[in-house]
Amino acid sequence: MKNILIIGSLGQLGSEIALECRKRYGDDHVVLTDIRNDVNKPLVEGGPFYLVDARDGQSVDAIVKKHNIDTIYHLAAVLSARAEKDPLNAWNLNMGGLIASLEVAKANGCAVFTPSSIGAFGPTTPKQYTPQDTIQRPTSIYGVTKVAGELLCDYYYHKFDVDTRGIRFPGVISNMTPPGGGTTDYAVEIYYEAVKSHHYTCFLRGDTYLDMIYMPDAVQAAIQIMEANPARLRHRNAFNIAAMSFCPEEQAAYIRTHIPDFTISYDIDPVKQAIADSWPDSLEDYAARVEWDWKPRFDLAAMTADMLTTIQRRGE
Ligand code: AKB
Repeated sequence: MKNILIIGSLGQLGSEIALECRKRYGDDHVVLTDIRNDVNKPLVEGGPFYLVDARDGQSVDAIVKKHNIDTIYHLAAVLSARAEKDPLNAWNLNMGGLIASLEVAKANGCAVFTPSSIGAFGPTTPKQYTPQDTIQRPTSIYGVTKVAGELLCDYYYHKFDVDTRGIRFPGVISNMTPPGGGTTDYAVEIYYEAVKSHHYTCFLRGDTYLDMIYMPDAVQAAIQIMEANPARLRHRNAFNIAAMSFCPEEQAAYIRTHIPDFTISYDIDPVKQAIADSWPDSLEDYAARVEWDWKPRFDLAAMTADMLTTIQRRGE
């Protein structure tokens, strides 16, 4: 039986990985931490939960020992757009939290999952079907922390034999916990506004292509890679995964197949647009497919139908 620790467990990705892990491995075998405990009561009260700063290695170490943890999901991070507002804080949190987790993992023999991002690429990276192994010179501080994080995780694997694994996530679209501070957040907001007011004002240009993934596929990927046979892994930190690539105009067109009078207008945020323009349009994910059988279930049509139905059912 696995004993899992999820750091940053109440965020967009953390809350859904936590829910799925508790279903699969049992409530008592999935320990959660976050720097807040005032959201998602069912998660906070549904099993072991600790209020901890991800950089506090001593506290994380004590939790790992107490619960006999073998796998750490390190999910605490400042996202791309918010990071540009306070780059030093983004560096301190993203890198300080990660190295604390890696040190605890080294001392206690844990495996570590770390999310990287399409943000780990930059303007000199090939833009279409971006290969697994290619140029990584990001121009956002978030991207700098993601590349540094990938390298640090590889270093801990080679130097200390820590079983580190990671995924370069596209923009993640979900309906349980809202994202915050990301460049791809528009692709979530658009569904809520479509249901509420049949209109959305988008902060990116209508022709901005980015890779996206629906949450059920993102959760499946994060769990599947940690369960993969290590003998098959030629790469580790971090794997490209791809599910769909679209621009706001296309997403709006798919929404119109359900809400015919939906309209979209644009009020461009220059900081977010510059970040989006520096990222790939679409990733190539052959390594993930071959090394741990990655296969997404949702495309834009299926995701749009599911998001709109879920939001409408909840009356949001
Ligand atoms: C962001 O927009 O910052 C994130 C990401 C793609 O890593 N969603």
